[in-house]
Amino acid sequence: MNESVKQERFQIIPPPYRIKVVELLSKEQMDIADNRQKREEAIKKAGYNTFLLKEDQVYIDLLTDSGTNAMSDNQWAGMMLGDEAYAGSKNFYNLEKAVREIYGYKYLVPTHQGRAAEHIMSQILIKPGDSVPNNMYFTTRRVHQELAGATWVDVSIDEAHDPQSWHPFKGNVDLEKLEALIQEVGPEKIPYMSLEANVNMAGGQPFSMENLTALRALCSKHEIPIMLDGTRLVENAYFIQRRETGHEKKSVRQIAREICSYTDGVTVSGKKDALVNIGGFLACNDKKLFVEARAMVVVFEGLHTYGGLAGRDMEAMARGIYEMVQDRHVAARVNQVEYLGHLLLQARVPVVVPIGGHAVFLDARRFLPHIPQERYPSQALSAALYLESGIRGMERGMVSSGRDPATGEERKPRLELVRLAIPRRGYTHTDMDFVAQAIIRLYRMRKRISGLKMVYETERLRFFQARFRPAGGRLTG
Ligand code: PM9
Repeated sequence: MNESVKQERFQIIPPPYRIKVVELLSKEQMDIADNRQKREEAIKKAGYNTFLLKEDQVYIDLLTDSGTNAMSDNQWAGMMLGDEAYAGSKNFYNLEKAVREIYGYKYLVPTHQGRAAEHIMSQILIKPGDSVPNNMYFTTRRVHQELAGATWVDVSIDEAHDPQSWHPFKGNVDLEKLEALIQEVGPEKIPYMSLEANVNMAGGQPFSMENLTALRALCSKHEIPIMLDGTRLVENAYFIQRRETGHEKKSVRQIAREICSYTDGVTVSGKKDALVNIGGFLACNDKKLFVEARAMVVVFEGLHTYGGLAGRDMEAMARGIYEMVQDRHVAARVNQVEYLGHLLLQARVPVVVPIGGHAVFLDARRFLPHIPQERYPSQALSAALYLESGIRGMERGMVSSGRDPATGEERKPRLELVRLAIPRRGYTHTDMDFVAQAIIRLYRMRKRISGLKMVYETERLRFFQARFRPAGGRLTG
């Protein structure tokens, strides 16, 4: 099976839309594309952290696929139908219907974005001293588990940490690692299995249905609920359709629903798959969890029928949920990401394989073997990419991994990556050609890139605001 993914031939899948409105780039953005001096000043001022650049200092923005999607005419039409009543907005009921029909969970608690749902879920389910097994980690999910007093435990398969492994389902859970944890701490100390669809930090990698059903059986045996991070559910469903025997003839919509049916609840950032600029939710089948979450959302977000969202935003998300499961949409979206990956693979630029669903990840360890992990190679690479081209990516290595809350030591992940996340429906293949050319040029001059020292960090989620300076005086010599 590994070989079959490796040997797939790349073919373009055209998108199922036409462009009706475009966002014009400002004069500043066009100047940035042409003027290296300006980019040098900008990245220096931003402390070599691409999160701290202003948007008008960026030419092509691949920082994230979160909230950066282009909404459809149907979604914009829905925005005009926003019912801004404080309580009982029509749009909440439309969203509830969409979540029931597509995900299949009974109860919905809307939130302004994904991490708010993670906060509520963690505070309700976790007791101090618990352990939460995860298939790798996502920054916000892990921080909320730790803030609630749990220890995060990685139960992902080893291949997930190997950027060169062609395993088709790097998002799988290693059931032996999970069994060992259950034996060690006891099932009563495991409030839930935290399962992420299309694991972001592993490179946008799916789990298989086979692995999920085995996980369900193991968790049911020990009465451990499975709480899904369904932020990129449909991209995972699409890979199952394409790669897993027995699922080829099912629609993405059917597969997505089947995935949810093996889980007990979900937190979702609607800003990714669901094609909106803001929004999220917690959904579940357990009435007790729902009642507690509904009571808590009014403290942190807003009334339980808007959860921090305007009525119009709930409407856009409800419509986005129906659009996101359309087979042609998902296929074309992932295909655009694969197009960029394919160009880089052809040029032998080191990237995570298989190419993920939402992003191409540069492998900074192989790109910059001369920079030790203590000098933050991924951070240096993302800063250098901006400096040389005006393209913004994101560090996904030691800076993102942060510090162990128990020891205060920096975590040293095996993966040192720079993520180039592709917003849905926002860029063209010409943009991807431009990005590939810039990265290939950067790869040719890679020996001139030097490492960074961290000069400021925050206690949690430090990658957002940390600041750096070049260890050798200049970023690119
Ligand atoms: N992900 C991303 O760029 C937004 C900023 S964090 C660097 O990938 C998963 C799998 C996510 C995610 C956000 C959240 C949190 C939860 N799970 O950003 O709070 O990728 O809506 O969602 C980002 P919110």
